[in-house]
Amino acid sequence: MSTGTAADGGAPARARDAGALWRLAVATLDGNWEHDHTVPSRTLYPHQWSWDSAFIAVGLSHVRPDRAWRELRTLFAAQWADGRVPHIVFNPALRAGSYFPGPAFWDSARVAGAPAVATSGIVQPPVHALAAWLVHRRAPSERSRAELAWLYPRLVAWQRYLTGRRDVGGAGLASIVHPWESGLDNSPAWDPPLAAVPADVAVMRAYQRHDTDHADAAHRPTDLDYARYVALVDAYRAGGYRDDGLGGRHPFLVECPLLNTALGLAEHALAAIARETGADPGPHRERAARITAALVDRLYDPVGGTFHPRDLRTGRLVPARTALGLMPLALPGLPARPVAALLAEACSPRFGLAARMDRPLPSHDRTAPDFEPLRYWRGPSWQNLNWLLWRGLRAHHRFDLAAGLRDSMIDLVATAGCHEYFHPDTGAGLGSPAFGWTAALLLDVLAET
Ligand code: 2M8
Repeated sequence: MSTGTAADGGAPARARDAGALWRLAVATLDGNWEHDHTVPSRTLYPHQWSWDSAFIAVGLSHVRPDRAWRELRTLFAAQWADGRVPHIVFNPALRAGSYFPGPAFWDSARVAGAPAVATSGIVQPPVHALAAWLVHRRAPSERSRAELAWLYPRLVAWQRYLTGRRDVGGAGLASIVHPWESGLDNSPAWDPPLAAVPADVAVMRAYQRHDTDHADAAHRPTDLDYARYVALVDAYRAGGYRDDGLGGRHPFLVECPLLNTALGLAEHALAAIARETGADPGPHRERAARITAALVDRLYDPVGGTFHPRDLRTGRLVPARTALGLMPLALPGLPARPVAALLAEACSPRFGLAARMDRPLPSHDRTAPDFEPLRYWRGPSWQNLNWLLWRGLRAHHRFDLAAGLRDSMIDLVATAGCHEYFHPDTGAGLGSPAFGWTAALLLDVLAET
């Protein structure tokens, strides 16, 4: 049996040899390690990404715990004074032009409160407290307690940023100001709010995209998507990345079910971290309960039986049924009705979750007319969404479905290697062939039976 190598993404190795898969995942993470952090991909994403690093730390905890802590430390060393954790921390050693949009475009150096290292000015879902807790739990030690103690106030400041300055809707949920902040860049969930952002595709003539040098353009967001992404950063940067008065001036403001699920999960994890480090867990538990209640109140549609983003510009829920809507299942305190509805949604032909899955879980409703099996977050299967849902199924005692999803996650890598994303019908590997979180989260599911 060929297990492939990290460099070729471990190309087809159908057999389910757990040892070989484990070695492939470790080799992939080792290959992407870059002195103090792990790059998501050597070609497409050569810097440090925020939520990638959290998922990667979870995987590293199984094999390289020192690196797991280093990963989180490096990211939080780049935290802004207002508590935000930037979605990209740029590696100063890389040549300009290795990624678009790079440091010159974000221009963080000009902003008071930004760190010395160049970063972006937007954020990604706050999955870091959960990651820190899981890294510690894997092998508790004096070292891991010291790391938790170092991270705790920083994680609290990160939560405060999101629940304070970013609570544009005033209902206890954080808003995103850019689709990139959701992590699901071109999800159909963002089509209606994004369509309202004025942009001219011709602006892209002034820039050079690099993603399409490394990935098939037909899989990536379009130039018009990028024109809007650029317009949104322009608007946010022009205001010095300040969040006061966003409601009156920013053209894209949405409450995202995934980001807010992560926000609630973070409070649960912070309660555990507080207990471990001698702080008071009570306020974290209360905040977790409040965030969960606000999610149900603001983003749950009891008629359709799933969660949707709320567009603050229109006040309405975005109708698309994407995998974003399934993510609140990860919250242990989600009430019984939405839990039952999300299980039904996940097991419907839209997503095909089953104790024995015949196809991978898609990122978008596969029965929808705008489902695109090849294009990035508009259909393909992604291991980080699978992993969050897998955790949710276990939290709600659906071990049968959790086992089916875990099998599907392992099959994807056994068939195609550590790809960035996978064809939702065939499981073929798509995007970057040696992708960090795919490798990391595979280690985590392999370790748990
Ligand atoms: C993708 O996003 C970046 C922008 O942040 C890009 O397309 O260039 C997304 O998949 C995002 O979720 C991920 O964190 C990032 C790096 O893997 O790539």
